[in-house]
Amino acid sequence: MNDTRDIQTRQTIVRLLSSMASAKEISQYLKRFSQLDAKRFAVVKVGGAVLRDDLEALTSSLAFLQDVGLTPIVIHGAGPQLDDEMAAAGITKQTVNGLRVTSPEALAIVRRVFQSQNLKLVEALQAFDARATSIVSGVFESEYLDRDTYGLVGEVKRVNLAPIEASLRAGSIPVIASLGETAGGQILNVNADFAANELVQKLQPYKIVFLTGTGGLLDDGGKVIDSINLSTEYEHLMSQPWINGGMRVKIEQIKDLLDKLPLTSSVSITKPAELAKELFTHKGSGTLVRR
Ligand code: X2W
Repeated sequence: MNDTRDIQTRQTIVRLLSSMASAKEISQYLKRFSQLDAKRFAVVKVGGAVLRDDLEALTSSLAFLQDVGLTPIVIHGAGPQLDDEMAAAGITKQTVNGLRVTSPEALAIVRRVFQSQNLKLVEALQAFDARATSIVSGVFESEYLDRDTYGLVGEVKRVNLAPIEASLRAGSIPVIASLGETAGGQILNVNADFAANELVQKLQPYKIVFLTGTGGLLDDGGKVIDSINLSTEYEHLMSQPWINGGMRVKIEQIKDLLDKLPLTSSVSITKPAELAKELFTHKGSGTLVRR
């Protein structure tokens, strides 16, 4: 670690300690996380909007984890960037059930944009002196979801952990794009939340964090909801008129995911600047989803 980085890191730690929690609280979490197998610490899903709007907070939060000896597994999307590039190429956006109908022309853009967004995050981390490994293929073995309806869109059939494990062994943050490939080698467009869910089911990590622009689930007044307990609040929550389409899908997916995880795992939705707060304080940040 170079001197500038050293000072930055110390400043970050001092800031965190004074603003969030007692040192005792932080070291308690640190100890717990350090005892876990590297694969079981955390999966962090980063939406494309976060890569676009909040890259600096994202990279400093992820680099901070590495400074304290933890390696999160990062999986990212690129939705808004794909929208922009498709529009620039004159391709009209068409979605079915929230999934992008992907023609061969669109897939060429999907591959290019995923590569460039992945590299952007890896390079930003490396500029922060963090170790990060770009993984854009070889993880999500997929099949066509429904070729007639969606075109070149995949559903994940098997998650191959080898590239992730190699990265973790080197203490390097795996940065994974949600591209799938068939047994025959055809690359497919996979929704990043779906890919993250498959990855989480395979790894069974202790923490699952979705980083979004909103920093959590929002109530009718636009305020972040601290926590929701799906076993008692699910029906009530889903009947609320202010729960919008995107949020509805997210809650359904998280419910489905929690059902497949050990009771010790937790899912939260927060924003990049509050990742450390979420991981190292009792209070946490954003929305904690329990069951
Ligand atoms: C998504 C992949 C990107 C994504 C898409 O084409 O937009 C499908 O819909 P976010 O930023 O995490 O939403 N794939 C099949 O999911 O990115």
